[in-house]
Amino acid sequence: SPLTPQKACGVGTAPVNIALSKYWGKRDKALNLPINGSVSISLPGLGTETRLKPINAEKDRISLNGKPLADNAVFAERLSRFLDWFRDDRESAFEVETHNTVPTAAGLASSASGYAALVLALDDLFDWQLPKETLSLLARFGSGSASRSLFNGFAIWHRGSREDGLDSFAEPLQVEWPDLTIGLVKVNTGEKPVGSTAGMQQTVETCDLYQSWPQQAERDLQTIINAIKSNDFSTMGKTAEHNALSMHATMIATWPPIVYWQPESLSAMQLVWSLREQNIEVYFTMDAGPNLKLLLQEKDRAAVQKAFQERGIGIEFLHPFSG
Ligand code: 2P0
Repeated sequence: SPLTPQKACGVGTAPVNIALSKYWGKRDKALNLPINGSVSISLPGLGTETRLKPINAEKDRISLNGKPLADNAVFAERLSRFLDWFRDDRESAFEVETHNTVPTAAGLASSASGYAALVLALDDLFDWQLPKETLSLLARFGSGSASRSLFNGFAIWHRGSREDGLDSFAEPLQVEWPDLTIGLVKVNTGEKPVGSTAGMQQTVETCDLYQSWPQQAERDLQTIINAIKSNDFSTMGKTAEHNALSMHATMIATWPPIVYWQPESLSAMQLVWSLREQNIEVYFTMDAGPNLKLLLQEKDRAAVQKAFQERGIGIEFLHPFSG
């Protein structure tokens, strides 16, 4: 059976990813099917390593960064529900040891790298040897953004059009941008007020502005894919920033309002805009949290670093294509 373990322990590792054109809204909650496609960049070196062992126990044993989690912890419950797809009988349980290598980096969601690493550990444990695109589809059930974390570099998560979701998975975009630099601006690492799953649902249900989102998202997706292919940093950065702000506009115009920004988020945005006025080409994107992720080219890193340090705003730089 495909659910017979082939070894004592399966292992998987996967990177976090940052969407350049965002996923916000599901057309099918049970299958985790998105209303629109999205495109991302992965951050190698930041992510999750997961070890998975079948055990003789009544319940799964799940630990995060070396600490055992209570069965009723939200994280553990969601993970166990996902693992229900992969048990060969009702008795079988798993031990899951998850380590996130996202220590200082700000507000990088771990559900994306977490479910991608878990699916790779399942593939290893059961020796399926499935193609990455199929594993991406499985990771999608755990968390939508996890579908994009099976790949390094740029990845496109296709919306798909089938009701069964078999055409909604991610694929790599085989383009390398060696001088692409990501700046992580750490505003706040506290708990989010509203999680993504609930936040996007509330937006779809109560935001009138959301009507225009799917069309913009699909247009931005195409613009960014074309910009990546033609090595057009300016168009990529501009479109990514506009896309992120448009997504946040739909969150804010939801009732009750969902505002992930902190005062420091706006200060950092204003600094980015003032740097652009000085012809330092830097753009930002933001997810379901207060932190900014900057998009820039290596030639401008020193100037960006200096500007943020002068204002006492913490920043870290990463290079998606050169370690
Ligand atoms: C993204 N986000 O494209 C968007 C932008 C947050 C803002 O994907 O419900 O954790 O598990 O599918 O994947 C975060 O949402 O949500 C996310 P579920 P997920 O990166």
